[in-house]
Amino acid sequence: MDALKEKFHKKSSALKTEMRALLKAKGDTVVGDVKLRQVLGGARGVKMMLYETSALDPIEGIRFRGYSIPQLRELLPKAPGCKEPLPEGLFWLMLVGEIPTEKEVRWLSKEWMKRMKVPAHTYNVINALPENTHPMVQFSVAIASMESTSVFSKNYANGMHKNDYWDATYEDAMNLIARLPKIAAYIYRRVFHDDVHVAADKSLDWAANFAHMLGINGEADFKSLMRLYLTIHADHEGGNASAHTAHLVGSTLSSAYLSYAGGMNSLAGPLHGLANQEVIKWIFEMLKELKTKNPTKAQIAKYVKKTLKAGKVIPGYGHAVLRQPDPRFTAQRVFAEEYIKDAEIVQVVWKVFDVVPDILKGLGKVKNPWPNVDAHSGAILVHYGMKQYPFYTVLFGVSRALGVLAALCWSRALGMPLERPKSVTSEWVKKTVSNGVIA
Ligand code: HAX
Repeated sequence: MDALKEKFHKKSSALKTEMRALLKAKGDTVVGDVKLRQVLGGARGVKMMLYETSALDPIEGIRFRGYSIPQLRELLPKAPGCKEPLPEGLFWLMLVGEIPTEKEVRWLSKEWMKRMKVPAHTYNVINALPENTHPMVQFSVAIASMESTSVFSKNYANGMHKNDYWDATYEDAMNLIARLPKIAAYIYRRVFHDDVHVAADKSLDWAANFAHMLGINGEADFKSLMRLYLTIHADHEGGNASAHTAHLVGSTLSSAYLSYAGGMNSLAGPLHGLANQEVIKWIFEMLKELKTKNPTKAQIAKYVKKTLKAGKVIPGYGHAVLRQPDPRFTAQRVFAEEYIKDAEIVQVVWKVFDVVPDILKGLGKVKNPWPNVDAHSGAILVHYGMKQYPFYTVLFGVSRALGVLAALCWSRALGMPLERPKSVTSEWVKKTVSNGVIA
């Protein structure tokens, strides 16, 4: 058994015992109540799942196992000469709750390289789709197609004991994460670079090899960007749509492949991960209409109001939980200020940031007028030459695997049950509200 797996088993077994005892002794403790506003309002704030890998505070933003993004940038191991953290380190941290050593992270980079081979049939499945199929659909279908290689599903069919679910899930998670950069880069090169592909460089780390296979080699900084990007998009506690979908699907004992594919279908919606493509599309459309690459704040304000008047949202702004600018936005701004502060497109994003919050506040209904993670990412990618925005959500998806698959390992190790919350009919709502009691 490898050292990471052994550490995970030790920690998760201990927590399983602790949680079981807690459930037995304190299972009836009331931890919240549910208002009609929440039933009709997308279950905001309803506490209903255990999720170990990260936690989200509305003001402070995300913490991964207690560490903020600036702390991760400082504490996680880095590639030689690079200031950004290696995402391998974050996966280690999320899985076992400890900042890994340089040596442990190098081991993980190599381990994922060893497991990188994508089954031949997955390429056939991708190739069977029309090239103009949205990259997120190609990605989701490719992931689901690898279910046939699931260790969990095979062992389950052969009568695996439930105490061994965690082990098979760990193997699936490691294989799946290892293969994702190859699949994503294959889709990118297939659709946007005449099906001409770039072979992996096994001497690189996970994110740098991904950058290399995408074929964006012009600037070394793009590798640094990918390391940061794949770190900060990895997890956002368990209630967000992609993580929650993956958790829900996984709770049926579907394999990691099907669970993560489900999460990706959820990420592909414009109110969630697809917002990263929508932001840059919106900016490009604005620049086209205004016939400038350097709009004034007054011009931007007018365009924002026009978007709202057309009954559309301003992509990249607002959040279901956050009530401050997203630290993931800030991390990207810090990166851009350091590496590419004069880039025209980045300047536009910063001007939009100066304009949008006040206009959204003026609407009087938007709970969070501040930028989220998706408001910044596209502009940096455009600067480095990746202008094909329909691909952006796939990048997000590759990163999100780290969080949702680490979390799935935990769910399996803790023996979490099938998820099955309660729905109600409008009839029930009307009756309950008029009686003033919850039946
Ligand atoms: N532009 C215009 N109106 C907005 C808005 C925005 N950016 N954000 C919220 N609102 C509106 C809502 O549409 C809602 O209007 P109605 O009452 O007329 O339906 C009202 O303000 C209240 O919404 P809220 O409570 O503030 O926000 P929600 O929790 O319901 O929704 C969303 C959160 C992220 C979906 C929302 O802010 C939004 O649509 N933002 C734009 C899309 C976006 O950037 N999504 C990415 C979010 C982060 C993420 O998951 N990244 O992957």
